Amino acid sequence: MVNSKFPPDFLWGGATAANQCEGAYLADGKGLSTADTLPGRKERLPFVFGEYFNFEIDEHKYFYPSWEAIDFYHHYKEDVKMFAEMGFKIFRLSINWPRIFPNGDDEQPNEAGLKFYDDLFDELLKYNIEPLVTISHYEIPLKIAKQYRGWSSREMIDFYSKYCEVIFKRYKNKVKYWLTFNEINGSLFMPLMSLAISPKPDENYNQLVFQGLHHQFVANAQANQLAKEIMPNAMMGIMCMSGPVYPFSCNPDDVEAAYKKERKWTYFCSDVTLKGKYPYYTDAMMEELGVDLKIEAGDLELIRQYPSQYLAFSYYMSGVEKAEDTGEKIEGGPMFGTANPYLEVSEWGWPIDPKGLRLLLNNLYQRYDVPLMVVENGLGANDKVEADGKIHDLYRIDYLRKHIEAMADAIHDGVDLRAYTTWGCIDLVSAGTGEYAKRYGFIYVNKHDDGTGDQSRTPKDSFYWYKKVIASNGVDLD
Ligand code: BGP
Repeated sequence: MVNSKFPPDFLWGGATAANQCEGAYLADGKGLSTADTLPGRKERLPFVFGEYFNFEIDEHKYFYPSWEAIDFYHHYKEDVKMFAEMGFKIFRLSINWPRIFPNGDDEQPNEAGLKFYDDLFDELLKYNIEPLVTISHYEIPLKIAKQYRGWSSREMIDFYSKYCEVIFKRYKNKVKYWLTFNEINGSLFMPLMSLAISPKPDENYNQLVFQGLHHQFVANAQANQLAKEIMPNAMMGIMCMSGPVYPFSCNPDDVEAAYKKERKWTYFCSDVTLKGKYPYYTDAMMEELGVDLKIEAGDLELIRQYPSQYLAFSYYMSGVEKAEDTGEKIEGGPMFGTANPYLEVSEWGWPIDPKGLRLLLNNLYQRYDVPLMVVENGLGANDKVEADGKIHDLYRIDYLRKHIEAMADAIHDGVDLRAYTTWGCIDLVSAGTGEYAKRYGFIYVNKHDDGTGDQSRTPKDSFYWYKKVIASNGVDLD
């Protein structure tokens, strides 16, 4: 397409995470993951956002959606075929760590687990779909998570490195694009998910979280080092949750509050992993937060030597910060803050801000000067099958169209944007609330929070729309 702002090799596709789609939670030797202990039907929300959680399963009390999820484990051929029909160039998925190391500290990896991803990658490559692999997306082997209290312990670095070494050696000829950690900065407000740390009320929250993050920074560098040795042509990226934070007003106090929040939430983790060093403001920030980081000899050198090569990020919303936090809070969204009266919100209260994406892309590119990928973006909605048996998700098309236009504008601005993988390209279980009802997909999955549904797949209207978008390289957005 001559008039496309997107480069001819732009990677259009979709994204998922193993724990939210695979199901088959104990199949073929898989061990339990932390995600397998998280209740569904909104009952997980309090734990994700702060209430102490002990990773114990209680089947009488809770429903566990990751156990069956959308059974991608057994449906992947059918699903990949539908991705190919839409014209996907790339598909983001995560490897379920306890499929490979069921306990996390096993001597040998589980061959059946390794084989599953071999088959899945082959299936993707058959249709020329590039796999984009997240190494850790909330699926921490439960045994080590409990024994070591997740990433609060340094021991996790070695378990993670061993896991990386095994999958790099195994898949080096099939996978080029890797992401070490999903939303590494998400731990700042939901450490339960990616650090497997649930701080108790009387503990120093910041100390636990930043120490856990330090261990992940070291693990990230170690993985980058291993990748260089094992698969020199691979691209190793870091994945962050990103969004601009606007000042509530032009009062310098509000501007300062927004600046500080954005620096801590949006930039800190990517500053460390992409620039290869703790940023200049670290000491002052740690002092303010009451954190005393334990850094061992060699850690900083490793981080310096092996930075990430590209930045992938999720974009769902912007935030608003006020010096005196008296404004109305936005419930349910990751970027908690004051409500933005200029923006509409989704059914789940997440502000919709396509312009913020253009701004963010420019800010990130200016700061890091590395290739960027938008690897999560989309609208969680309560889709309904209508009388004609179809799903007319025009609201989703409208949402995605505006975000694609914002990306095109950012590319026109000069940003080096390489890929767009919409979140939950097939309906899956929500990470934050554990619901099936919060659907993001181009493909409807007949499965519901009351346990009913036959797992059948139906293309929504957005399926045919996205197919046109990809075929026209982002030109035909009608
Ligand atoms: C990101 C996670 C995803 C995904 C998405 C949407 O934070 O990386 O795993 O689920 O958010 O969030 P939710 O599922 O809560 O709607």
